[in-house]
Amino acid sequence: MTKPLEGIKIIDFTHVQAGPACTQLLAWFGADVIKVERPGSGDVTRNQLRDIPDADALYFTMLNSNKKSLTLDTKKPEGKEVLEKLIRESDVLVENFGPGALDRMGFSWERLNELNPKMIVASVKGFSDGHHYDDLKVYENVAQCAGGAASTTGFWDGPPTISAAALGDSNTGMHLAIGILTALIGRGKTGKGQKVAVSMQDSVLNLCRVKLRDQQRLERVGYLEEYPQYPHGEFSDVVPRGGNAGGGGQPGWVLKCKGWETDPNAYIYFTIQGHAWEPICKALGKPEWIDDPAYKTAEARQPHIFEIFGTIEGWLADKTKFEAVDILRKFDIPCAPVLTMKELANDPSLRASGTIVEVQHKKRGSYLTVGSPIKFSDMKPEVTASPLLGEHTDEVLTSLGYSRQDIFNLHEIKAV
Ligand code: CAO
Repeated sequence: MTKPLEGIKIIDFTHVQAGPACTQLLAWFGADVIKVERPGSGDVTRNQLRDIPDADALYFTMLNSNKKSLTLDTKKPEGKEVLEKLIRESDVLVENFGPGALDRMGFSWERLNELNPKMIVASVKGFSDGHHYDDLKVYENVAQCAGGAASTTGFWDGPPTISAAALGDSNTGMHLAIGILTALIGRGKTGKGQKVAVSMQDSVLNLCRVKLRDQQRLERVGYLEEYPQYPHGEFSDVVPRGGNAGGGGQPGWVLKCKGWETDPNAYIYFTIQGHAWEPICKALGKPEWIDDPAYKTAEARQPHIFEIFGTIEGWLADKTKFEAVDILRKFDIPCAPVLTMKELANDPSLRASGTIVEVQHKKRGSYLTVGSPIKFSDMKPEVTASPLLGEHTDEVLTSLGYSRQDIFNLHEIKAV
């Protein structure tokens, strides 16, 4: 099956998570992704949090599938020469080095554009160009703090909290992938490459859009009626942390189910969708609530919403999270069990859809990873193992026209 991005050649000058997540996605969809790594060490994640001695860590294997690995010391003149050849025949270069690293290497945007005016140069940085923090190096949690996620996540009586979801890293990589595909379509019209830049702060903020909505509502009316602080608590002049409250017009909360005393994940998320009040009452065996003026409307319920959640928890006390959802789904109530990584890893539906996939790796044996969350009617992205360090060095050099002797020499001087 021909994949849509087949024929698109990408120099993957990325490391850690934000950049690799982007290029992995493009590789799944058919792009020829050549990961350029420092000889001897490679991407730092190959060694981070290893669970098997001498085998690439899962951190690396789960973010670099379907790629080739070329080792290249791009600070040596011979390494620079190889990179220049590769640039001349590639469609995209993706990088997420610290600020200024590519310029210091001698590959500024101007130079890259001169070498290949059709090439798209895509970058992830912590902060956008010109921002007063644009000299900072940034990791995931730094971005979550800078992008507004931390100040709005967690409980009001606790500190700002980091999400386990990679809002700063993988999310930024997904934004960059959209930017690259857009620039590729643009190039089809103009014939010209361009620079695509995404900052981690901006990408986090983009996902915190509704919190900026709330800031403006708060400034106008002084309260936020869907937050647990309403109507009894206090609001300051900034959006507070709302615990597990529903973010939109639907109140919701994480509720205890049977076994919560010993199982930290025996919970469901329960949403009280306004127009579903009648089915909720029926599901809970509380028909008297349907027309009771204290319960009938969302406005009437809000002042005692936690008393309502408490009653629902009473109903949940003899039901597991799975039993509860099986009952509630029949009443069309938006809800879900709080699933653990173990449950997700073994979920037959996720295995069948290709969202959780088992991959064979030369050194590790088999491991699980998250496959493409994007599904297509004409293509099923297949996940193949991440490359060993330098696995494709000779293959790539040969394709660039280097002779066996040239390749030997490059190895001898440790340029590759
Ligand atoms: N050959 C020779 N040198 C190489 C090389 C290669 N193949 N690949 C990288 N290098 C060099 C770079 O040129 C750079 O050298 P100088 O600093 O001397 O110019 C050096 O390696 C280090 O690069 P770095 O600044 O990117 O690495 P770091 O470990 O110090 O910082 C990180 C890591 C992630 C904080 C930083 O890259 C960064 O802020 N990136 C942008 C934001 C980002 O993507 N963060 C997400 C990371 S995922 O959590």
